[in-house]
Amino acid sequence: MTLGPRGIYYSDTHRRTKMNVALNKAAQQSSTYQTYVAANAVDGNATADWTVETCSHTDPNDPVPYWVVDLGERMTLEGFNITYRQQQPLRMSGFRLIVSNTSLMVDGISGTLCYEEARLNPPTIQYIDCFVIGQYVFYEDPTTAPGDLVPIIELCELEAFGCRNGSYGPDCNTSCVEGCQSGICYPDNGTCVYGCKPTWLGDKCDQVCMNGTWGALCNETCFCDIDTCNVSTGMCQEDRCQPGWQGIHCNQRKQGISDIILVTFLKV
Ligand SMILES: [Ca+2]
Repeated sequence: MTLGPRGIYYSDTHRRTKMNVALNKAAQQSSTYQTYVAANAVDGNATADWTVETCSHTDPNDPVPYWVVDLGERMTLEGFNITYRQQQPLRMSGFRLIVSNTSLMVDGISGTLCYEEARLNPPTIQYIDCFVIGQYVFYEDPTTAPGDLVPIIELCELEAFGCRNGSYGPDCNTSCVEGCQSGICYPDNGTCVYGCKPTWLGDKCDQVCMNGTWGALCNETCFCDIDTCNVSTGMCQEDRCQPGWQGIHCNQRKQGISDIILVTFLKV
């Protein structure tokens, strides 16, 4: 644990320089025990001492408990730090962390399964490495711990590290380059997640086709009279080609007098 500003404890994690996009977002749970509301798990206080009342707790009569936070929009996420109630690892066994684009509970929770806890006695503070894009982070647990009647969820803090789609950097204040496919890049280094848009090149997708080239890989040519051709279509402005060139992309040589003489000569 690390003591942060205003006396709040933050969980230690190698990703803590990243933005916690779950902080103070709208959280809900399927039921609440006493005052242990869902919002306690996104209040920025990762204290795992249950008596401090900064943990959530589902009702001990809730047979199918879950906890969910709405990040407000789809986020590009790289990982999660979970701080569970200390000395209750058995209740953590079997939990599933799922990221979804819908808050609907239809036939269970659909989405990307980031993690399923198979250990019977897991660490109550753990970092889950999971690259995923989504808006809702679910913590559910179908497993009843020894001594309990139903599964119980007691999250003291859930931190989701990442950035809004289209941004990256320690504070998420740098835009992904224009050439990223779908506008999405990795939060830590800005590399495009889905590669480059057509007509954008380079490891960082920050280079456009050189003048006189076009196509998805910029390996087609054009010889326009005005400026260069459209990098996507290869069309020249006003369909005007440089002298000596023709065709819709102005990349076919016109047969000049010397060409005709040469052809005639070769035929003889
Ligand atoms: Ca908390």
